Amino acid sequence: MTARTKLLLLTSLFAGLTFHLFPQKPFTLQQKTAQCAKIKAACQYAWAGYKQYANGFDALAPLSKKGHNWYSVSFMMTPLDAFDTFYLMGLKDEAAQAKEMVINGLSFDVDVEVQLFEVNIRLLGGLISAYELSGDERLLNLAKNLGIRLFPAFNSPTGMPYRYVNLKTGKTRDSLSNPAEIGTYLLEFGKLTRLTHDSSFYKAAKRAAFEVYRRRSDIDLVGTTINVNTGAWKNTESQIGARIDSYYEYLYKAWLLFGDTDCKQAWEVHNRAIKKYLYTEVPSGAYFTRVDMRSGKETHSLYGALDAFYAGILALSGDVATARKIQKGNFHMWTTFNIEPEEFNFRTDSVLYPEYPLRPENIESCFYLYRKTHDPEYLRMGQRMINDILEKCKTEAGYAEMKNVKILEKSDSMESFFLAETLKYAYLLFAPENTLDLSKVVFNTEAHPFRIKN
Ligand code: DMJ
Repeated sequence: MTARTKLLLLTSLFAGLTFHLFPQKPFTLQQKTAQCAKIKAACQYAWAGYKQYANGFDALAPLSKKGHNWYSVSFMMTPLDAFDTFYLMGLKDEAAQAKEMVINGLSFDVDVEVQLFEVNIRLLGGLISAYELSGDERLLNLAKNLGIRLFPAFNSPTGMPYRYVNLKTGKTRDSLSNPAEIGTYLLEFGKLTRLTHDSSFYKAAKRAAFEVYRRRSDIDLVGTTINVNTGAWKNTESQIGARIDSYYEYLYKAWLLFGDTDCKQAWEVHNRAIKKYLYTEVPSGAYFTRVDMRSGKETHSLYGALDAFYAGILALSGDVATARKIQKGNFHMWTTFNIEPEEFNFRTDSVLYPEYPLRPENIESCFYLYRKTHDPEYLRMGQRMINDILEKCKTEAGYAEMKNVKILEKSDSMESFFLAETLKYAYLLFAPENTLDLSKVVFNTEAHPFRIKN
């Protein structure tokens, strides 16, 4: 055992002992209320910055104080992603402003090629939840219109979608895709099927996800890159983070939202394999490593901000014991480097990609774990993380991503998921539970709540 491993082991034993000798005190109602007020104020601050400097654009560039569009026109990414967060926080003025911008400024009748995955989770997901919360039929019409325009993407030899589709012409591009960009349509397209009574939406989304599933290896794992024309794997590294994450998430959530038992079974098969081959305990906590999908042998001991979501989905599915261990690793990842890096080596604690783009997953997992356990440990973790973000990422115009968490160097971007997800999960962690009843809704991967019963 190296001196470094011994030290990590001792630190971890000490932390465990301290926890048992001095159990975490519950948060008082006043503490929770104060934390909610702080997060709500941050949300208003970010929105005010967007309105002042980037009104009508997709996103705010918080350092140069400008607006930024993803494509040649704006798709109102920030207002649409933020609407339901404002709604849940009771920010009525902000919600009304965001909704008006979407209704007056959003049109999909444009000759623009979009990335199917991002537009699906942010725009289609945002429109569906905004419609369910507000009852405004204009939002539903926009959702249906977008669904129809995205549909040609699934017209490949395998049924797995191309990555890009032109909203006007239906022209598709890019056959080299990945499980997340192939399998993350079950919830949005399933909702469209319910809302339009057109079964083709859910059928296409389910076929795509199951074309990935049936190409799993003999040990039930999938790789990172696949060709949607041929169905051949191009990168056989199996992991739970970037480019695979929400494929797993949607298999489980399609069961929760629609009662789809095929999806539940597929999730169980994958989850068993993930726990068998990827789950790794080291002194600082538990992580999911990266392995080859065929041999199950470790390729890289990498873990990162995106991987952190899995603790939440495990907690949601009832495996609280494993979720707790993973969350310990997640929190170690956060506290060791000021703020969590995009990727690090969990065996050596060295940072591989030092950026932090204001991601939600670590706090999201605290939210699910707290709802399942009511252990104040998760409030403490969530509080530390959101306070770090609000303090260290703040700019004159809003909140900025980190280019390098080690030296707290900022970059000129505020992704719409900061408002859609990070602030929403942080708020819901401390808010009264009836603010959002988890037995009645399922969040899409962009944290847009979808009603279980129509
Ligand atoms: C979001 O767009 C979604 O949560 C997606 O599933 C992963 N990446 C970002 C947040 O990190």
